[in-house]
Amino acid sequence: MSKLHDKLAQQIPPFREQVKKLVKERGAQVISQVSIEQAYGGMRGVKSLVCDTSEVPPDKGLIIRGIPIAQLTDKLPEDILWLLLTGELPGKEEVEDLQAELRKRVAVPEYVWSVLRAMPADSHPMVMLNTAILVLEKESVFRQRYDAGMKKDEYWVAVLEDALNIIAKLPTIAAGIYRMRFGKGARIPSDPTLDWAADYAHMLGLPDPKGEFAKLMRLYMVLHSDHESGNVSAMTAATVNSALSDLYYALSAGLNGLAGPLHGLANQECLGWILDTNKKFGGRPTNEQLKKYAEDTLAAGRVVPGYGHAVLRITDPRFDAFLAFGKKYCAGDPVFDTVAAVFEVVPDVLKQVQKIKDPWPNVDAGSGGLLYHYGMTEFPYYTVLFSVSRALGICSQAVIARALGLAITRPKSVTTRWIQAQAPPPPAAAGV
Ligand code: AMX
Repeated sequence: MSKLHDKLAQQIPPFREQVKKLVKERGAQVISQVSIEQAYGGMRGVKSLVCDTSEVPPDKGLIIRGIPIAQLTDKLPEDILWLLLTGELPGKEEVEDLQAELRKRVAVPEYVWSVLRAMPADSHPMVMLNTAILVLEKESVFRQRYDAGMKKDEYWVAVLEDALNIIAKLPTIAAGIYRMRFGKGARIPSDPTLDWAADYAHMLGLPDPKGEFAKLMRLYMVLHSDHESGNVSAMTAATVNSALSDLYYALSAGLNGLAGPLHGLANQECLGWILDTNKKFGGRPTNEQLKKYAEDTLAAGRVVPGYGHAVLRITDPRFDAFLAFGKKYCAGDPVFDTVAAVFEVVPDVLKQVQKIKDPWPNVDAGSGGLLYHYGMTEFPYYTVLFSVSRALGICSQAVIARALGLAITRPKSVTTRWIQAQAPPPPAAAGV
């Protein structure tokens, strides 16, 4: 058994007891209320989910297990996976043990490539990724053990097995999709001497003489790894997994949500928007030109991609981390310089629009320009990178959910007629 398994096997029973006691003693305590506006408005702000891997306070941004993301930017994704699952950063031996576990599981069955090859050549890379994950479902340890009558207490062990198998294989699958979909030539075999993100960079096959792209991949995989559980992809995956559909079903379902333009696809749209400005103005635009371009985008009824957030009310610290990386390694690149200039201009433009609650950049505003700089110019692929990273968080959340034995998700819906029939609050309380 791996050190990660052993650590979790120590932690889970007392944690389970704590939660059981909490629910028994204080189960009826109210932690949130729901307004009509929230019922029609994507449940924004309703506290009705529990997620222990990370939290996103609107004024601070991502905090993983108590550590702000800005303090984790020099870590490996493997460190983050350990942290997400156990609440602690791993020691050297622990992370090496986890890396060895992942390496053991890296091989992707040939049938996955056959299915991908059979897909239309112009399939979106996200469709290819989600198809590959779903096709692999026949490997699910959870499903095999469930069918054999596994005890409830052991669910998390089988989910951990599935999680490690999926996470180990994702870079190979995702890199294979990149090379296949964009005509980059034969797949590049995994290099067992490399860490998880550097191996992914290696298998993508972009020239990387100074090792900077591998550094960017490590940072990228750390920054996108988790964002609590109320976002579309995490919540979808958790809902599917709550039916005890295994992690292959659940992750694929969640990542289908990540493929939406208001969620993970924004990084693709964001770079498109930046490149359009460069094209229109023949290189990096002036700040005045950018301001006008942003105003025209709004006037056309479109969003400025990469700006705004459902939860955050500050510049996303993950954007800050990408900006710092770009200033160190990519200064002078017209695309990156435009990304930096947009940050100087766009928040003030968005602040003029009353309905926009967050005028600041989110994680997607920065990443595309950096990928473009290193030669990854196929921006329909960008959400795949996001997915490989986000799998760390989604899989960790699933292990914990099954360890706690969380119930199948089943909130109550009501009809518009039912809402209309509710008595309005007395005048003094109205609007509170
Ligand atoms: N440009 C133009 N309009 C924007 C905007 C932006 N960047 N951000 C918000 N708005 C608009 C919304 O479309 C909404 O308009 P509507 O009432 O006419 O529908 C209004 O402002 C209020 O929205 P909000 O409460 O501030 O945000 P939200 O929680 O409804 O939506 C988000 C959040 C991210 C979908 C939205 O800010 C947006 O569309 N941003 C651009 C796309 C983007 O960057 N998405 C990536 C998010 C991060 C991620 O998941 N990867």
